[in-house]
Amino acid sequence: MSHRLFVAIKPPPDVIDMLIDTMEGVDNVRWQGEDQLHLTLRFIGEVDTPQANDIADALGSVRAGKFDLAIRGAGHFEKKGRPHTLWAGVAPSRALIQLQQSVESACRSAGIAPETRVFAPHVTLARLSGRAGDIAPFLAQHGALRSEPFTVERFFLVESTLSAKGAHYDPVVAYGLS
Ligand code: 3AM
Repeated sequence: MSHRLFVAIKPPPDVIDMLIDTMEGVDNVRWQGEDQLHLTLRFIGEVDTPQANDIADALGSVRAGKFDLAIRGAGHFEKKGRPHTLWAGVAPSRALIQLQQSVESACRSAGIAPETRVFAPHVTLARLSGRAGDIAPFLAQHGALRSEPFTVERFFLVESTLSAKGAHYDPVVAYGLS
């Protein structure tokens, strides 16, 4: 059986509420539901069950401490010259990068090919279709988006199931930070 996996942090409920409150003002976009909001540490992709178990075990050996993180700003990613993702950013954090590097090492030790893309931490707020409206007003309005710092106490191995209604994300293993 195949599993589509990624590793992520989930913001706490008050931050989720703040992010949900930003979700208006752009036409023809798919705003993310509260259960979909996360910060991806590592996209893994499709693996079979034995490899999924190896990844789950390897992530269990990640040793990292709790740390504070805060939402800061909003932005977008483009593909082929078109915006396709709207996101909320996070304040720069060494601890976040260290955790991401430990997760990357764990994935490699479980036999996953190295991630070649630069880590660009973000929480996706919306996915944009080709018919999406102008995002400039949204970015102007939320460029100064800020949350209070929140403590990251765990990260998750998440299983993603894609359907016509969008992606369903199921946290399958939680890993506590010390
Ligand atoms: O954290 P975000 O929402 O930016 O876009 C997918 C989502 O990212 C991304 O993995 C996260 C959980 O699904 N994703 C999906 N397919 C991907 C791929 N082939 C991918 N990231 C990299 N390569």
